[in-house]
Amino acid sequence: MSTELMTKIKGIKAFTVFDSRGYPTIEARVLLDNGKSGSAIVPSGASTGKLEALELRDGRGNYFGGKSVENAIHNIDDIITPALVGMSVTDQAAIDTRMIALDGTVNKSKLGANAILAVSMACAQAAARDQDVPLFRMLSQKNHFEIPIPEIQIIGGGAHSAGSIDVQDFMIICYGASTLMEVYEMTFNIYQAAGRILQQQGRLVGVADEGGFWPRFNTNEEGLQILVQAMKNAGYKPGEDVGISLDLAAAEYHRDGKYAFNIEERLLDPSEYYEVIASWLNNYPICSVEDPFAEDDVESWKKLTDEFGGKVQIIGDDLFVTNKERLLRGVEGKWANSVLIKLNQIGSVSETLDCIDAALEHNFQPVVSARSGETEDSFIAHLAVGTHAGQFKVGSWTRSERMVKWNELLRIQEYLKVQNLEYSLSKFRWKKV
Ligand code: 2PG
Ligand code: MG
Repeated sequence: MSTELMTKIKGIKAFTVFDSRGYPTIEARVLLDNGKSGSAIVPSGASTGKLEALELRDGRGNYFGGKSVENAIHNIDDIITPALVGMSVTDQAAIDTRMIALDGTVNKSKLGANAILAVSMACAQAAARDQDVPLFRMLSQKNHFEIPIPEIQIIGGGAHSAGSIDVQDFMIICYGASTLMEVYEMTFNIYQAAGRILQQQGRLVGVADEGGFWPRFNTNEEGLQILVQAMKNAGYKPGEDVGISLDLAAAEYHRDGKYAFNIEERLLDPSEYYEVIASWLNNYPICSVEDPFAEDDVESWKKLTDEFGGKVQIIGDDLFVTNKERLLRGVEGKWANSVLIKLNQIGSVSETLDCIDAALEHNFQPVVSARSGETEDSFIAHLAVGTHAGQFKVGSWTRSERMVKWNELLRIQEYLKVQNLEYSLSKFRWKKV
C-alpha cells in the first residue's frame, strides 16, 4: 500500500485514570487522520516479578501515595507523540520498535513501560477501528476461533489479601464444560458454594483484590479442602468435571533461599517445600500450578517439570515475565510447560505477540492474564481470542473490572455467530482423571 493510502497517527492524548485498587494509571487515546480513534488503559500488578519492565511512578511525597503517573504522561506528550505522528497506525511492529528505541533501556525505565504500553495498546485499538473490525479479528484472519478456557479465582490470598494466606490464587478450570456458558454456570455454582461454606464456618473475611474470597485459614491446605468441598456441594466431580488451578506466587514468600509459609509459622528449605507441593499435586485434583517456586530457584522448577510436567500444567509467570528470550531459555532448559502472558510485564503489544507466538511454536501453553490492579479495559479478551492462545485468567467471578473481561468473551462469541464464523471452547490439555 502506498503511504498516501495508509491511515496515519494524527495525535495522542494521555491522561490519568484510576484502577480497581483506586491507584492512578494511564489512559491513552490515539487519534487518526481520518477522524477515527482508539484508546486503552494499562493495568498494574502487586506480586510483580523482579524482571518485569518498569512501571514509572512519580514517587512524589504523599501525592497519591507516590503512585501518580504524571512523568510517564509527560513522556507520552513530549517524547512519544512527536515521534509517532505521521506513522501508519497499522504497522504495530514499527510503532513499538520506535518507542523501544526512544526508550533505549532493557526494562523501559526511561519512558516507563506504562507509558509505552498505553500508546501501543491504543494504536492497536485505533488500527482495528480504522479497519472497522473488532480487535480480535484484526489480530487473526483464521476462520475458526477458539474461545479460551477460563481459569477463575475462588479464593484470593498472598499480596492480594494482605498475606491472610500464603498461596495467592485458588482457582478452578471447568474442563468438563463444552461451552463458555457452561463454564460460567459451573463457576457461578462453585463460587456461591465456596462462599456459603466459608460463611457457615465463620472463615469469610470479605473479598480480596481480584474478587475471590478473603479467608481466615490456619493452613494453606485448607484452601484446597474448601475448593474440593465447594465443587462437590455444587454437584460436580472434582478431577473429572473441574480441576484446581493454583497460583502460588512463591517469590512473595521466598526469603534467603527458603520458603516461609507465614500463616503456618513454617520455614521450609527448598527440598522440604518441594515435597509439600508434590504432595498437594498427588493428593488433590490440581490440574495447573503457577509460580510454585521463586524465579531464581530454577532447579526446583526443572525438577517439578520433570516429575509432573506430563500431567499438570506448570506455568511460569514471574519466571518468564512475558519475555520471549527468557521463555526460550525455559523451553530449552525444560523449566515449565506453560507461560503466563501479561502485556505490562514486557510493555508493548508486539513483544507480547512475539512471546505468545514463541510459546505456541514450542508447544508451551500461553495463558493470557489480567493483573491484580485492573480496569474497565477488555483488550486482553481480544488478545486471548485473536492469538488463539487457548487460556484466559482474569480473577474471580465478581467485580466489574473482572466481569468486563468475562462478558467481552460473550460479546466476541455473539460477533462470531453473526459473522457465521466457526468457534469452539478451547480444550484443556492436562485434564486429570
Ligand atoms: C499474578 C497476577 C494476577 P499480580 O500473579 O498472576 O493474579 O497478580 O497482577 O499482582 O502480579
Ligand atoms: Mg502469577
